[in-house]
Amino acid sequence: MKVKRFVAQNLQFAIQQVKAEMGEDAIILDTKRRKRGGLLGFFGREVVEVTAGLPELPRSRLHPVTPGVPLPLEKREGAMLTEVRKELDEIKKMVAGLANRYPARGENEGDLFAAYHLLAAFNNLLVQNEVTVDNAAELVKKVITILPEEDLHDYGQIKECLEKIIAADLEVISPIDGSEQQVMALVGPTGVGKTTTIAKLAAKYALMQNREVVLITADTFRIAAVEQLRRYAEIIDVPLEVVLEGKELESALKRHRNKNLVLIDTAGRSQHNIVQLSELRNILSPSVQIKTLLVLSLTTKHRDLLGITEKFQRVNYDALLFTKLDETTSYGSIYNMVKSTRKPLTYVTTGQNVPDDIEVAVPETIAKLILGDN
Ligand SMILES: Nc1nc2c(ncn2[C@@H]2O[C@H](COP(=O)(O)OP(=O)(O)OP(=O)(O)O)[C@@H](O)[C@H]2O)c(=O)[nH]1
Ligand SMILES: [Mg+2]
Repeated sequence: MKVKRFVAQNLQFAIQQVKAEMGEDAIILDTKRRKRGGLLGFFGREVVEVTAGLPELPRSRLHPVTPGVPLPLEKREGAMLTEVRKELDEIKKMVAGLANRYPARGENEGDLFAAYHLLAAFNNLLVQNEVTVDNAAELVKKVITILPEEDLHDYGQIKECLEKIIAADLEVISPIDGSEQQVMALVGPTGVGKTTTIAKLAAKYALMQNREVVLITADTFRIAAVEQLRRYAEIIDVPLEVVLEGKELESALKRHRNKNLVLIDTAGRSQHNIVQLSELRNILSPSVQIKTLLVLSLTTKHRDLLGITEKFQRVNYDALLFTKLDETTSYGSIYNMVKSTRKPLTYVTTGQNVPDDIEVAVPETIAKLILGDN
């Protein structure tokens, strides 16, 4: 973040300088009133000192956030900026309304002006980090209703409040707990990391926690897929079953009913191929005890994530698992998808290393990442 200090006779002038020099995306980090000039601290003129920062995120990361007919790139960015402006106008009105809320305090216009700019900058930061325009505005509006207005020009207070709101919206479940037996299937598009994630979980629970683990693969679509998991099964020293259909899966589950953890790998499926998705449902649906996790790569575009989460509903997934957090610096899609699917989060994966690069998602950490603490 590029940081600069501005001094002016009042807050309004200081913010005008910030805007002129650093642009609309600047964030006010600190505001201070102090005396300048004078003698031994007396007779000085009061000035306002504003420290502003500019997040180093390229504008080109902005992308359209509502599904529908694709528009050419320039038009899309234009359409999105119009949406952002509309939301910012509403935020401006809410902030202006604060003066009416507490007329007795004789609200300082400059303070409200600063509050609006700070809130607008947070709104832009969220959008740059790929939170949808609607979600970003909703979050910022919540801040206005929660924080006392004297905190609305305090960068730290707004950030902390946003972190709390985002974290509270991110429900996390840990699908593997202490219960006797757990059966978990990973489904999702091709190449998102299903097999690697299964290997990470198997290694973690079999080698580090001495649980009895069995791997089952229903991915007979690619010859190499079975071999990939077989190699992991050999290294971790756990049994591997290969099943072609629902009935075979049921009998494999019966055979291994004494195992603590059953992990089922499936073939990557395109959200556009309804036949393949129905096949996947047919394999998994006879076994009611399966917890199905939809695996999503954080490098996938927002529009595609919307399509995937919608079309995979055919498979009745219970929760979300995000992979490849290490391959991006924008984490807003996690928030968007939890909000739009109303499904909880489970694990996130952060690299190719088996078994290290996996952890149960922590809402507070994800909230910090979404606010650019990366
Ligand atoms: N950078 C990064 N790479 C990952 C992560 N998880 C998996 N990968 C890599 O993604 C590639 C695909 O992983 P797979 O586990 O084969 O993906 P899959 O979903 O099983 O693929 P299909 O079975 O073909 O659908 C491999 O190169 C993995 O090492 C992650 O968290 N970060
Ligand atoms: Mg695979």
